[in-house]
Amino acid sequence: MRPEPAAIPAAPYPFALDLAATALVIIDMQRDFLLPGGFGAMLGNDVTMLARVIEPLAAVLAAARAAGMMVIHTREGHRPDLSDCPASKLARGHLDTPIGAEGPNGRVLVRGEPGHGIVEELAPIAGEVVLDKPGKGAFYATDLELLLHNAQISSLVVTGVTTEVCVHTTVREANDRGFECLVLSDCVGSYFPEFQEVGLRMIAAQGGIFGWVASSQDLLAHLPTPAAVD
Ligand code: C5J
Repeated sequence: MRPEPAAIPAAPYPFALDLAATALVIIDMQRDFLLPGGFGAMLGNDVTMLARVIEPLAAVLAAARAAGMMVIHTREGHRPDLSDCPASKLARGHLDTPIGAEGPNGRVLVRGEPGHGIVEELAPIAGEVVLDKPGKGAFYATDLELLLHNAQISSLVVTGVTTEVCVHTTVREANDRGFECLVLSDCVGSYFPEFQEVGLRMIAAQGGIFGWVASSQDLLAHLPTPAAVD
């Protein structure tokens, strides 16, 4: 028999976690955003701001794997010929090392380059979905909705970077498609502390206009620990 959903303490009110119908979505934990020399750094950001996300997110990933949850990793980036990169995105920012140019981690935001890869602490394993997306939202120009539908997933635990850009865009897209989103406050990160704070408040405001916000500890308390499963 399917277990009753667990009530995860969250804002604006407890989130009903049905593990069999929930996927862990890890947005863009790529070297290009987290390490020096990548796209995030080219935009003038202090990339060390995002590093704090890795440890709690690694714990959630381990617990999700132990619980048998569907895991989806996304990567923002483009084909080597940049044919899927809008001219507006290429031009934006007047960067010295724009998307597609050679940087210290290979060509910036290009699929297959070292910078495009996911940081090793969160590396996908066999059986997990790795979803390449050309835009900010994980639903735009991808088959994510189809994958979730086929796996009978109705709720998403959303993590990754950056809070106000790709995480927010994906949560908004998911919300409009009828998915329930629980965003883990310590497993999403921004280069801007004020955007982190307001971005999270925006999700849970107005009765959960886009979804719920909880800490990773609140979720982990309701997942089997990896050690207990072994
Ligand atoms: C950005 C992202 N910030 N993954 N991408 O350009 O949030």
